[in-house]
Amino acid sequence: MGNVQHLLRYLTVISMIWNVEATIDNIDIPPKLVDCFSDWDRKENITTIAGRNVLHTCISDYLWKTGKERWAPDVDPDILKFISADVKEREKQITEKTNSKTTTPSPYKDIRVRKEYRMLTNKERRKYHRAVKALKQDKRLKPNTYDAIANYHNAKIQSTAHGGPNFLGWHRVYLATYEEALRKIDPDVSLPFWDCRLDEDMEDPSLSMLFSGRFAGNGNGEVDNGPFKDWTHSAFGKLTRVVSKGAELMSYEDVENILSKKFTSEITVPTAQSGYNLEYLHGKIHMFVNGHLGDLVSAAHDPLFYMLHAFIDYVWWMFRNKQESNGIDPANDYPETSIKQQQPNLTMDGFNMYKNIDGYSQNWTRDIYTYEMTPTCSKEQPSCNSKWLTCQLDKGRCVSKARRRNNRSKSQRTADSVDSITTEMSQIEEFTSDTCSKLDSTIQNTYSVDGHADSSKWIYLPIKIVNERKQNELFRSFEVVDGIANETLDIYDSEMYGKLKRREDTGKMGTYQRCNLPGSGATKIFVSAYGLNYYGFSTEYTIVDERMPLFKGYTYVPVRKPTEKPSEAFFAAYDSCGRLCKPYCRTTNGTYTRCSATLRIGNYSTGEYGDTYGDAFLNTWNYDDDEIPDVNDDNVHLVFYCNRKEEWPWQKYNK
Ligand SMILES: [Cu+2]
Repeated sequence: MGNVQHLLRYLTVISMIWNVEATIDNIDIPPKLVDCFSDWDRKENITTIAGRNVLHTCISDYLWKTGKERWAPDVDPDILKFISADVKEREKQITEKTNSKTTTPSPYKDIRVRKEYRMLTNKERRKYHRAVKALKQDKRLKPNTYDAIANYHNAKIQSTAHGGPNFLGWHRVYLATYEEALRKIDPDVSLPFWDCRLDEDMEDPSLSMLFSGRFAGNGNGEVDNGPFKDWTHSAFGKLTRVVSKGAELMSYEDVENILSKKFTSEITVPTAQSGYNLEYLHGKIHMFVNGHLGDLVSAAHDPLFYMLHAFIDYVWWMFRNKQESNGIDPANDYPETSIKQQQPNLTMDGFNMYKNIDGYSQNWTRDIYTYEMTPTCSKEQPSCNSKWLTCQLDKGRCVSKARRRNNRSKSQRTADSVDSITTEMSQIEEFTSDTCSKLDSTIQNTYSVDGHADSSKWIYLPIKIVNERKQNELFRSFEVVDGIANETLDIYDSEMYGKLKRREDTGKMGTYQRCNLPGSGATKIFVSAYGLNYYGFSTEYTIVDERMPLFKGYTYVPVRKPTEKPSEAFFAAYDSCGRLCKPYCRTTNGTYTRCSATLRIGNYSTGEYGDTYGDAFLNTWNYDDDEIPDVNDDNVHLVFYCNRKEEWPWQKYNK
């Protein structure tokens, strides 16, 4: 008996040691993801392209194309019947129109006209909002028609909808289906598009009128005003956005770049260069809004999705119009592609009545819908014909007005959430940028994991951030010599101190499109975790002082709770400018070495993660009796070093 007990005790000890070692393992980045990173690595220089954008592009494409391995929303089996009924109806209309003997130049008098969201009249906007809301109540499809269509943007079924030339055609067909569903509710409605250039031109796009109760609703956290207020989805939870001030939108320059090209192959994956790549550029808009829109699987849960994609379709329409005037037939310009699954004559995923090339047909914008151009303005014509836009005279462009301050009284907010048309112009104040800080909002994670949004299904991983001061940044705290301030250096700059300077990395950091310095030195470093063997993603941040030559901080990032199987996730960190940080993992002897930040997290924690945020925090901070609390890095597996070395974080990794 004694021997058995001894053996059991021995086995327990062994299994504890085993578990200790197996809590967190470094694993390889999936090879397909590495391929994407290496591709960008070859094509682009880290100092000229925001690393965060590359990260988002590669991870989105990878997660979509491997979507079959993960959870995705259920699709109502009746949706195909619903869609093909639409198609038949549409074809009937086209035939009727074509046969009608009319003398007007265009036989298609009732063609739908898609306008910029802010160019809709108050009445049009109300009708559009009403139709979208009615779709969410409509029970012709399960669980409601809006969600059924949104769920159809589904990585399990439509793996070819992204990552190649089919992206443009597929989304054109998908948008037309959605628009058709809206028109079944209100035949006057056309899908508006969101021309984000109008917001990109603002000093701070996150303050755009678009994110107000009158338009799409707030952008900071759960959407609790505007037409889509309190929208929920059974798997994704309450509609959430995390509009970030540092993020970029598509700009006028981006669109000009695209329109400067001749052939579709020059603007589509995988042949286009990044600055001309419409699919890559559209990813910036997804990332800007973030929350549900930041992830392709949940993106269509946010009605902004359809307006965002209508803008991409609008840019494609302009491109095709230019092609026609250059004697190129857009319908036949489906690029020759190395992507096997996206060949032109294959059946279109999810729309088996079409081939991929049918998405390129001219019928769509000739017979079904067309676009009204976004307004421009000039000294002679300084009006943008919209209450919500003003003219930037120097550029001759219209730009969105800023919404009223966020810190309005509750009664004002309630009034705003009603889509009222009585609000006068005088109530729209321009925001001044100095009144708001870059740090003014927190993060709301969706906690959506494998079909259910619930924070108890997540654990928290402590992550340390070490930030190195960037070169040539001034914080206006100068040394003073004989009463005169030296305004070329501030006292924190290591340029002042030879010994300190020699310790610093050299290297030119990217300063990307929107990389404004905060005055105080306070800035956010973000960490995102992307589920590889589960569906779910999360982002957290810590605040660092950029004035310091070095600064450290901690954050606690949600990862799916590894109950039945270990959780595998890929982690990445980036600063508010989109510059990526390099990952280091803890080794058994307590030092840190470069790693891929791809982790397998087992179901037994010895302190390397916490079941709750509170546990994770206690695992890293000592609250010992009379001592001053301090951090103990023993339980911190992953560290991100945000330094100036000019290399992609995924260079030089093994595991
Ligand atoms: Cu999509």
